[in-house]
Amino acid sequence: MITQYSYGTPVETFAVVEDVPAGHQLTHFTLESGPSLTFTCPLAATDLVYGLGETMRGVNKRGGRYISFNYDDPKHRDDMPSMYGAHNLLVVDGETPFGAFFDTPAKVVFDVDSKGNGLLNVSCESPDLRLYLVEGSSAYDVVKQFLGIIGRSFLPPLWAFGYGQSRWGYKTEKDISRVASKHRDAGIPLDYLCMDIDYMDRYIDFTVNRRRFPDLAGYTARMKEQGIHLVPIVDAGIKIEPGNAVYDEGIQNDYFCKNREEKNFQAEVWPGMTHFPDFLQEKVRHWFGDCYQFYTSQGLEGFWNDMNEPAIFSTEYRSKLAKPDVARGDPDQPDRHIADFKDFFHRLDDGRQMSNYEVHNLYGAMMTRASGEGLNRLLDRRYLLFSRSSYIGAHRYGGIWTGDNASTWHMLRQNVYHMPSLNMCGFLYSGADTGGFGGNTNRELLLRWLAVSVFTPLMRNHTAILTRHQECYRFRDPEDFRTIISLRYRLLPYLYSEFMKAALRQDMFIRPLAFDYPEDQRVRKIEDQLVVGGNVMIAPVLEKGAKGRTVYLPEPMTEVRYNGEFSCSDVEAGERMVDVPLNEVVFYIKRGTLVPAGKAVSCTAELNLEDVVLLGSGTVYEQYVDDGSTKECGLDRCVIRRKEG
Ligand code: MIG
Repeated sequence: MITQYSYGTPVETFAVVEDVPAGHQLTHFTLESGPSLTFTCPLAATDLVYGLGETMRGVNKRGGRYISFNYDDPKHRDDMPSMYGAHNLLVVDGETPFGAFFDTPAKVVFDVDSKGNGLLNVSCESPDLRLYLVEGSSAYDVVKQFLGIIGRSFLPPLWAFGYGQSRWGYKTEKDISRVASKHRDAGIPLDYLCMDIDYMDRYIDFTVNRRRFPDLAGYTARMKEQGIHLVPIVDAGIKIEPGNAVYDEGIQNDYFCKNREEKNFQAEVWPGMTHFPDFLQEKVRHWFGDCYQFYTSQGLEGFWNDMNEPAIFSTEYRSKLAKPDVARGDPDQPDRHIADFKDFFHRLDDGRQMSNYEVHNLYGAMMTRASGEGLNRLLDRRYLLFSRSSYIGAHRYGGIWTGDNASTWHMLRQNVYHMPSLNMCGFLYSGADTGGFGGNTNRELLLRWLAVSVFTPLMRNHTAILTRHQECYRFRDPEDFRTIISLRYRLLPYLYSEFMKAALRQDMFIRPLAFDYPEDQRVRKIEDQLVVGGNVMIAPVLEKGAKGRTVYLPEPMTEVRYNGEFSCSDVEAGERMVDVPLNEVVFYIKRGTLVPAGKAVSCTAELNLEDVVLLGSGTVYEQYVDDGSTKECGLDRCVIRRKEG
């Protein structure tokens, strides 16, 4: 059961797409209203609190303080309050499970019993918001109801489930081709290569540096023949450059955000001084989406949207080096940036003018919506899109990656924690920079990280400029990397099928163990094992130097070891020590279920989803199958596979 409570004049966020009846008397929370609205709810000692998508710390958010205020900060420490996305859903798992979605694009502070006094405290800076309360029979039931009102997940094409390689620093066609052929030579599967900002002419969106890519359309076609897609980056700001068609159109039609003097606001980002498109306006989104024709007309079908919190280097008011000019009294974000966001304005379609600060968390989401809707108009098949910044609702148009993590074991663990939390908030197609973005990775960390990424929908190795090269073929015994990545491709008949079924049913794809085994008290504390799709449990090795790990099985399962071949054995419920050499992956299939596995291939273009063996102890599997790109997706595409004898 879901009810909504409306306060003030809420800004349209487009997060909820179904009608939800209004409640009369607020339940679960007490409300204190002043300049901001503060909702308080007592927690029982044993309550767990799930949700909050892209935030730090574990899957159970209890004991922390989190702030929804989208922000570009690579210091992903446990106490960092804000990341790139705002996912304002909490799910309290206790005696009477319930969920609360605070639908507001302004700053929200979630204090999830950080002081240990048993209080959940949510402080919404704007008095204009909608609160949705969800009551259900379990935490999982609450989440499913919530997913039911926010609309269906973005459906990426099959190739987006392949392995992608990326690095900030690939500059030319030659750089990209070299990475492609090195993968092919080493027998390491590959489906796409990302093009970071250096492909552009002076970092200007919707341009290509013709010296580096003399014939992008031809090049895109040649790469596609090898089964490799190119995925260019697109940044939020439009360079101020009269004569550039996109800039000129933006000026002529008044598509940019305004400053205090009603002129177009100026902020410095990669291309130099830019204007920010006012993505909160429908007509601006339509225009910006159409701009992607520049790419689609050259054969490109996949994109990543960056810098859309928005990230700002400096503004017309504040230089990079300037000290904060006034003490703004906000300890949670660097003052200078808060001031920047207060300095520019959106003109909402409801007629209101609001500062970016007031509607901040919608900016990246509306860029994603603009791009997704544009690509949907431009292409007759499914596109790949993932964004850095997001808000719930953007999951209908694209996926997200979790931004600038680092090559550390802690970040690998955080990747595992993020997956179920993001799924609760609708972001099924997501993943982290495999191997780590900042800092230097190493062979062991990258192999263990790949073994996790095998199970995340977005599986992309990405790293920052000036860090150690992190393509798999750069390391000793590249065949070990081939083995792990091959497992991804062999499991695609299962992973793709389970992803599509979850998306079409508006369900989660990756869940905490406790969602599948609610009666088992032990799993409530386990955050480093996850359920992937309906039938698989993973228990990845997340520790440096570990030869294996302890795994808890809530029921008897089939243990599958992959070292180039699958070997299966039935194992009992309870705790067991498992050896996991660096070049192997161990995972589990639930009792009485099956997992279809295909042949090893070098890209999804070679994959036959129908040519499978069935692993596990079950008898039937319902497999979703399509051509990997049709827009006509439906559960009627499922076929039944039966295991003989
Ligand atoms: O200021 O485009 O998160 O993935 O490689 C850095 C360069 C801008 C941030 C993204 C990262 C990307 C980088 N970008």
